[in-house]
Amino acid sequence: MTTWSLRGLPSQSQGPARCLVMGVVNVTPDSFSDGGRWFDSAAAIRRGLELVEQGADIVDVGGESTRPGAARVELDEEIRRVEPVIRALAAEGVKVSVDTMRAEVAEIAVAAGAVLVNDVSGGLADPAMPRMVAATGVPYVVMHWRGHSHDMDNRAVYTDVVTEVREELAKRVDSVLAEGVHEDQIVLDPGLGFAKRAEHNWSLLAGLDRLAELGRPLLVGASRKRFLTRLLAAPDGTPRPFDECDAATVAATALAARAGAWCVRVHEVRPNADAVRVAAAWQAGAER
Ligand code: PMM
Repeated sequence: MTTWSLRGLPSQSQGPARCLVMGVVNVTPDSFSDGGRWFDSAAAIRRGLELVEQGADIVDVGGESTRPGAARVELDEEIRRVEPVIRALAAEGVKVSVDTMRAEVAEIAVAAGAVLVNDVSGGLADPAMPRMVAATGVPYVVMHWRGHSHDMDNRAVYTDVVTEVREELAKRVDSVLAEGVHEDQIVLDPGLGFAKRAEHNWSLLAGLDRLAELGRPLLVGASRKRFLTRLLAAPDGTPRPFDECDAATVAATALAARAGAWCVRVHEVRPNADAVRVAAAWQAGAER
């Protein structure tokens, strides 16, 4: 198993090498998976600390919902949502990432103590983002993305999804490198659910080894996504509510970790933290 050590983040090789766990705090009124619950700053801070207690290595703080069909939030509002939460968590020693597509938000977040920029657009939504990330030197999640949430489902057209996502990610890597981002900063993410139908997500999960050939650590965000709610649909086709999909998320985590993912992004940390430990012990068993 390849282990990675990224600036400011826990190393995978301390103890038995394991996949890291990123816990999600959506400071939004309308997120798909946990909308509204942590919208208030104090509640979001408490939730972040709770996720760390439950075993999160990183806490991902976002102020803009990327739920399918979502409209964009104003810049000032996004800053108002995330900055106090990031500042408070970082002051407590939490490794915080900021989930944003905007360079200005990322810059303020890093100044407030964020140690990772998680950009679901991989630098496509805001052309100023890669240069800003390059200047800070923090690790940078470049996710596969084809357009904003309002019409991303129309862009879910692939002939060979793994090959196409891999090629599009490779192009993003070239482009952010050209903007001055250092190779060692880059983390790649297949962007499950973003311009992907269920079958695309499953092919990408099964094809993680081919994405790993790009030579960078992989982040996987399967938690509570629509493809899980549909997999677990009732006999009449009604999707399972997203917050009843955590056991399926844990199964996906174990398999992604076993396939070599660097980190999983999840809403319920404790069972996923257990799953990555199972995967690590399994891997260690294979290597003995
Ligand atoms: N998914 C969501 C938000 N941010 N970031 C990364 N890197 N990867 C993802 O898959 C991802 C993300 C949407 O999830 P949520 O709104 O349910 O938290």
